[in-house]
Amino acid sequence: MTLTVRSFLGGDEGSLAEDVLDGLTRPFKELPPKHFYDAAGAELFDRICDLPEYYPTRAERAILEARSDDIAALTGAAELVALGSGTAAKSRLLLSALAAAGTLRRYVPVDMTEEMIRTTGAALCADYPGLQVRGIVGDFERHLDRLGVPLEPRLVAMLGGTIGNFTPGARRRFLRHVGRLLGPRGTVLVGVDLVKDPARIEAAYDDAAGITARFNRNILRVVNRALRADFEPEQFEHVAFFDREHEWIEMRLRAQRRMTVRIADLGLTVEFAKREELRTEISAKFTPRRLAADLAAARLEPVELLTDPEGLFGLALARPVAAPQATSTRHAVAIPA
Ligand code: AVJ
Repeated sequence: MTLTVRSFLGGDEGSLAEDVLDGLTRPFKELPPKHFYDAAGAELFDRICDLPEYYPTRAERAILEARSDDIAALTGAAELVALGSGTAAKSRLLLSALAAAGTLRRYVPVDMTEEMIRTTGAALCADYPGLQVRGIVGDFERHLDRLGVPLEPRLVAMLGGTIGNFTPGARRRFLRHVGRLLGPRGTVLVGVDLVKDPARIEAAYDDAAGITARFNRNILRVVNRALRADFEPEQFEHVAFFDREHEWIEMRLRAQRRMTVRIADLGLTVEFAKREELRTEISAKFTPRRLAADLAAARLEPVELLTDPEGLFGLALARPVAAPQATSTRHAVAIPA
């Protein structure tokens, strides 16, 4: 058997309790989007990916279908690390290309759901003879260091536009951290949704069938169940808008009336004014310029920005900037975003 799985989630639900305590005691209430994804949330997200309005998944798949062989050739990767691997549908395109190129040895999926890592890991072992699968059950914001530094060329992929969930400073910190885990011959592959007509972006986060609204409210069900809270999800309205200044989508839940919510496990009571909003997600959209500035700030050097024919989505390949001279005091110059 070439499947090993290590878990770093000590039953603390990926820090949900602290995130809820922090988020709901702030002057502007907020919950981090990583808590959308319990079983119901993951299923709703899969349905979002199939919606006619939600273009990112199809656009990214089109790029991978067209360019995985080029990515394999450019990276020569022996190891593919997938951050937020899910069902590995997109990882498979990369794995097939790396296998065909003859360099593939290891797949390292990192995800919060152990069950998913085990089932997809076993399926991949069967489909790619000789492949080593080393699953990591954890939160890539906290457990990235468990990857260690590689001996062989590593490709770290963060697909789907997940990087967009970080605020700008956290995004640069995260990219810098990933950069340190690449090793000298490593490459990072980041999926980014690109800036476009705001109406098109907003439609993708406020679909006609109301699936995104259900996905958004599901975070309240997660909190209810995990922390014995009494949110009434149906009393919150789904709000999604493109913030043109920051160039990100913001999703919020707006209280339809005054409410008092009890979160028993935290001994916390939270008041909502009528029409008060709770922020549940930001999803940043990128221009090539902003992306270049973020990569430079993280000491990563762009290799290529692959896009779909419509220019909706991008896959950025980047490498660590070569180490500076020991005596040099120069730093990478960030292009202003
Ligand atoms: C998984 C973060 C890439 O921001 O598009 C989809 C999540 N939220 N619809 C995104 C999401 C609402 C998605 N990411």
